[in-house]
Amino acid sequence: MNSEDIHTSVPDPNKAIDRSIPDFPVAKEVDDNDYFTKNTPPTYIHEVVSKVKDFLQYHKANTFKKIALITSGGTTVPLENNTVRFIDNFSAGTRGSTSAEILLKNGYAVIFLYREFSLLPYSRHFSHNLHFLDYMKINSIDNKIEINDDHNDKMYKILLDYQKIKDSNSLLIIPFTTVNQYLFTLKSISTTLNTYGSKSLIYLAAAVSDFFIPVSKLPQHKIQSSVNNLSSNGQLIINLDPVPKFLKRIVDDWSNNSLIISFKLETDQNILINKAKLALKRYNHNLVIGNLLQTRKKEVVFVSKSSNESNQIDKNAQEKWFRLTDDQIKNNFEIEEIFLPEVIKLHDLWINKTN
Ligand code: 9Z3
Repeated sequence: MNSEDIHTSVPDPNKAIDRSIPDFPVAKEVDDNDYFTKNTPPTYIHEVVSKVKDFLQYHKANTFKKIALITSGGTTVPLENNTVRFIDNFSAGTRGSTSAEILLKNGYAVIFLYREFSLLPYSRHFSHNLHFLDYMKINSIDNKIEINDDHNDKMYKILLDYQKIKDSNSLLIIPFTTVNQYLFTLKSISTTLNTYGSKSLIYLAAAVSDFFIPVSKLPQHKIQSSVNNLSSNGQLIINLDPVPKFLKRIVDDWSNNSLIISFKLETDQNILINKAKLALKRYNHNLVIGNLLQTRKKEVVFVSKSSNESNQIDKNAQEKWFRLTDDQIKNNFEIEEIFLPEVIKLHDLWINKTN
């Protein structure tokens, strides 16, 4: 289920930029399609497409499961081709990996496009809390390794769930690290979905950079603090181009046969709803789930167009908040358990309506 042979966190040295190529003029606005001709696809992209095709064909022929594509984790923007420095987007991958577990539990087959080394479904319960060796002990009689008694019950339960998902081939894990890898991979997967997995759910929880450095402008080597990179008063000035509005491409073209949900992350409560509404208007997809960085684990808001036919959340409401109660917080409920059932309901209604 894991694409263990694909790794995204190390830059490809063969793709080092020839610095004799003249610089391009600063792009005013990156044309959405132009992006994919001016930037280089990851070397492993054909492998991803073939894995996704196999996965979708398997489920179409054998299980008839609903398909979900979940994106999770933050994208990086490398500042050098042989990357020493990069800009990162915040996301631990909790939203994506928790949502994946819930959809899997509800009978979905899930393609999990995630930032390599961020949280994964099932292993997330263990991977970032404790040194992994602290889960184990050595049995002094036969020198075999065992799970520590303190962790046995929890690990047993989660291992059972994980094995069920693994045995039914229900989870396909594909990594990304850079925003370029993310965009090429998202395009490939969502177009493949349109051909082999119609009526899928696309659930965009990844935190995607709004700005990047196009390949034509990326220095090959580590930026030196020598004078020619710096302004006259010693500042390093970096020009970033806007990332294309890929959501528009998914909705209009790449995957126009899917239900599309995006997340909107803000830190200022006063602008969250308006920004979410703006995104809906601009991209015309099915639902925006708004969240604030500070409270994202306790509350989210569904923002939908009341005039939109696919708005089945609440006939009269454009906003619907989901909040954990104090009791639920005390009992370690996760907010995804509260709002994912609504997402599933929305997807089912949409499937029935569009049949
Ligand atoms: C989110 O808003 C996610 O819910 C979080 C989850 C990144 C906050 P964690 O992984 O955090 O649980 O730690 N994702 C979308 C963020 C984003 O970049 N959205 C873009 C935007 O807001 C649109 S695609 O403009």
